[in-house]
Amino acid sequence: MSEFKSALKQTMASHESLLTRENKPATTNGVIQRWHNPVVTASHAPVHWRYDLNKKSNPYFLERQSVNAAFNSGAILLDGKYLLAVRMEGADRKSFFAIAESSNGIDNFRFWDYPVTMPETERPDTNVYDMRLTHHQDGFIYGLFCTERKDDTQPNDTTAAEAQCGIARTKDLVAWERLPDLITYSGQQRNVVLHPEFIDGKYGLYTRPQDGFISVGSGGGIGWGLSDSMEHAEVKEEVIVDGKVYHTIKEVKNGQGPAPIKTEKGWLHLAHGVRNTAAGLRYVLYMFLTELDRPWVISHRPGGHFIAPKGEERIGDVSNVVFSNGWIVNEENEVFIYYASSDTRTHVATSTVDRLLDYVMNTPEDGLRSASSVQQRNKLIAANLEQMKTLDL
Ligand code: M1P
Repeated sequence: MSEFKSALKQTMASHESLLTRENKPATTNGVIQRWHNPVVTASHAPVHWRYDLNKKSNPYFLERQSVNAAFNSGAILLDGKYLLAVRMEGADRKSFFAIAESSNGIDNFRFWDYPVTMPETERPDTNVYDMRLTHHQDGFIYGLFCTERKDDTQPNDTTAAEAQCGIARTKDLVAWERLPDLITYSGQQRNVVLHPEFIDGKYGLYTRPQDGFISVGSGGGIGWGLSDSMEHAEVKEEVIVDGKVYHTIKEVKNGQGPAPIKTEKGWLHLAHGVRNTAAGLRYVLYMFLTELDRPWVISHRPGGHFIAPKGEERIGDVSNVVFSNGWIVNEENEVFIYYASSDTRTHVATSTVDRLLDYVMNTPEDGLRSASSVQQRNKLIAANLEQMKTLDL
C-alpha cells in the first residue's frame, strides 16, 4: 500500500474511532453529572476539512488546514437531534461556526459536511464567535454572535478591536439570513442573547455593555433592553439585570450564557463570571432565576460558582476558563449543559430542570463577607449534627 493510502486509512480510522467513542458518566455533585470525554474537540473536525485527499496534489498527506479548537458552542434540539453551533478556530486564529449533530446529546457528535457559510453585512467581520441560538416565538431560530473588527479609530494599534453583536436567522441552521448588527448606545457589546418570547410585542435582549474590547470598564453587568424588530435591532435603553460585585466570582465582568429556560418558577439563567488572579483571569459559570413576567428581574441568586474548571479543563489556549453559550432541555426535562474549557474544547454536563431549580432556589446567596459564609455553614452543620443522630447509617 502506498504511503499516502496508508496514512489516509489510518487517519480516517482513528477519526472514526474518536467520533464513535462512548461517553461515560464522571463525577456528580447531585446538581450536575459531568461526563468523561469532551463532546467536541478540534480533532472532531472532519478529515476532509483538514487534508487534501488527492494523492496528486498532496503526495505526502500533509494536513493543509488544521483546526486549533472547538469551543463555546450554541445548542438547540431540532427534529429530535442535539445540534451544536460550535465555534471552530483554525490555525489562522479565525473562528467560524459549524454544526455538530448527536442523537443523544452526550456522545457521537459528528459535523455536517460543510461549516456554516455566514453571510456578511456591508462591513465585513474580521472574526465571528460565540453564537447563542434562540428558537423565538416568531418562528425563526436566531443566532446572535460576536462580530469583531479592527477599531479604525486607532489605526496604529494592531491589537485595537471592536466587538458588536451580529445577528442572523434561519429555520434549519443551513441557510442563514444575515440581519444588520444590533445597535446599542454602549461602546462595545459581547455576549448578547435573544430572549425566546415577546415582551409586550417587543424582542427582549440580554446585553453586556462594555467600554473596551477586553475590559468592560465602567459598564458591564448583564444588561437588558427591548427592540421593536430584529430586522433593524436597536436597544435604546439598557438596564443592568446582574452587575459586577466586589469579591465575588463576577468581580471583573460577567455575561449571559445561553437563552434562559422557562420553568414554572421563573426563567433559569446560566452565565459566566470573571475574577482576576495572579495567574490571570478565572472564568466560572453561575446561575440565577428571574421572574416569569419580568425576565430582567432576579428572584433567586445562589452564591458562588455553579461550574468551575476542573482537572484537564483548567488547561488550554486561555487557561482557567469555563464558558457556556448553549444548553438544551429535552421533553423529559433533562438539561444538557454544553460548556467549553479554556477556549479549547466543548464538554457536556447533565442535570434536570427540577434539580437546577432546587439548586437555584435553595443555595444561599453570597453573603459578601467571610463571617456570613461561616454563619451559613454553621447553620447547615448544626442542622446536620441533629439530623445525623436520627440517621441509621
Ligand atoms: O477567553 C475567555 C472568553 O473571553 C471572552 O468572554 P468575555 O467577553 O466575557 O470576556 C470571549 O472572547 C469568549 O469567547 C472567551 O471564551
